[in-house]
Amino acid sequence: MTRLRFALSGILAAVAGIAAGHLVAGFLAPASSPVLAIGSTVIDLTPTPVKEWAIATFGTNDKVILQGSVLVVTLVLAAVAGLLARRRMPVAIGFIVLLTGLAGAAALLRPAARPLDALPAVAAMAAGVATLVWLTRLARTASGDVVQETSGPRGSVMTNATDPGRTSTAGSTAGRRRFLGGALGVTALAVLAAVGGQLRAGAQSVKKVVLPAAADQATALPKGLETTVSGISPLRTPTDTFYRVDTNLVVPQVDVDTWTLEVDGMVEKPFTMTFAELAAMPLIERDITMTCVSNEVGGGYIGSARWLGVRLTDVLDRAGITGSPDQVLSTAVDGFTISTPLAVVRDGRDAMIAIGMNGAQLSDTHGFPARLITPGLYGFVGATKWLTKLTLTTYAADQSYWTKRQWATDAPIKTSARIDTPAPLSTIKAGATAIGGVAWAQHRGVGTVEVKVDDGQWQKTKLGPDVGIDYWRQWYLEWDAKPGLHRIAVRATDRSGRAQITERATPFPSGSSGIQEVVVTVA
Ligand SMILES: Nc1nc2c(c(=O)[nH]1)N[C@H]1C(S)=C(S)[C@@H](COP(=O)(O)O)O[C@H]1N2
Ligand SMILES: [Mo]
Repeated sequence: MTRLRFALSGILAAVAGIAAGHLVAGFLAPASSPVLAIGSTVIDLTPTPVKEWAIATFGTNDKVILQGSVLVVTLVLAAVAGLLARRRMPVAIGFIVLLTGLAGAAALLRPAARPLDALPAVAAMAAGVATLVWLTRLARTASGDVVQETSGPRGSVMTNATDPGRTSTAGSTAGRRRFLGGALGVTALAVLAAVGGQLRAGAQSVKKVVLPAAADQATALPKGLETTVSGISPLRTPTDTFYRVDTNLVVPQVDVDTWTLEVDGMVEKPFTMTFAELAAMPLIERDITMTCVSNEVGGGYIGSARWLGVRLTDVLDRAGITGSPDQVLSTAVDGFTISTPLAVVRDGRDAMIAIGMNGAQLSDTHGFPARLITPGLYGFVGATKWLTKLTLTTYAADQSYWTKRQWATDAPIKTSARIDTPAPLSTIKAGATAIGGVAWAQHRGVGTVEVKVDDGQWQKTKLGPDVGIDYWRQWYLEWDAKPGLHRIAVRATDRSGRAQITERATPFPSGSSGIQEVVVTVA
């Protein structure tokens, strides 16, 4: 019981510190909240194989699990600090200072950090130390410890006022009650501070902007197969269900009025433009399917949308390229970087700086106010969100975030197909049904999609509307399902006649490959 009280003092000191830090961060910079700052640093320091394992195992829950782990480790360390505090307060304080110091260093070492980003950690340190000292004192009283405190120049020894003369046996009921009251008070204040910080951070939502119409508009999207084949992915992915992948624990909230796009590096005339200047350039509108390199065979890290933006080459030409750069190094507002091969950007495809998605401005999660979209390349080499700088440079001179982590530099999206219906391991009714899904071969175009049931022949499926070579294609096959267990496989071939790679490959370093096969029960 006694030990528990001291451990609890340590834990509550950490909780108070984290909450105070979160509150201050809510006002200054949400990403510098202690647990988030440490979490982001852990993400950056995690070796590629471990990161791949986490994404494969936890999927989109990986961020929650990471933050939970940082929190649990912190609380365990804090409990140890609490136990130490009983007899060695200076050591325990040193421990808390060290932990919060790490959080401060993590916040300051973020690529785009400002000195102010250390303040949440300072607040955490102050609240943590104060809480530890205070609760430990209450815990000592509650436990009946003789309190030795150095007070005054000669360091006089004081005994416990509520229980004079006793060394270690049970403390008073009043003391225990006071400890409990203190612990509850700290908990209540911490909850208030954490909730306050959270509300304040969430209140900074992105501003509404007016998007001009495109000079070069896309044709109306045809009617997709989703109206006739139930369970198939819609031809256009709604923004709210579009996959999200990035390294950010906190979504950057960019102030569009002060945002700028800078173009520098190997150019004749480096320049900086505002959002209004960017939006005033000729706009194109394109239907493009994006895919994440971390998408496993049959996975959901893929989405198709209508993008509105400025041709990337128009912006680069304004600066005028000099020398022989081979990459466009793009930087996000938080310092995150992506490399895109310049040759790909300049080969005539519709690489663009997008400011609109599905008829609206970009949402904060998808990169407001501007992002890159490079048709045919996986997102990690061509889809920088919260874009703020384009640097013309060489791969020899500069490496981006993922390049430093040994991922491929040129990463065209691999041809693949996914079965949406019937769902894997589902049970369906015998009789006439449809097998359906989507297939993609961005910038080459889908040629054919074939399905194989059990050990039968590969059968050609019917394809949905053609929205161009940069867009996915819906497909379906009518199937007379007979009772029993069945295996369904799918494969796509691009328009040049190249079939998708059948050998299994992991997402690292240039995207997964292999044939998706699902097992269903027909009853
Ligand atoms: N700033 C920034 N941009 C980024 C990333 C990131 O981590 N930070 N991730 C990239 C990756 S890996 C992909 S797949 C796409 C995903 O874009 P979405 O979240 O809009 O679907 O964004 C890319 N752009
Ligand atoms: Mo990605």
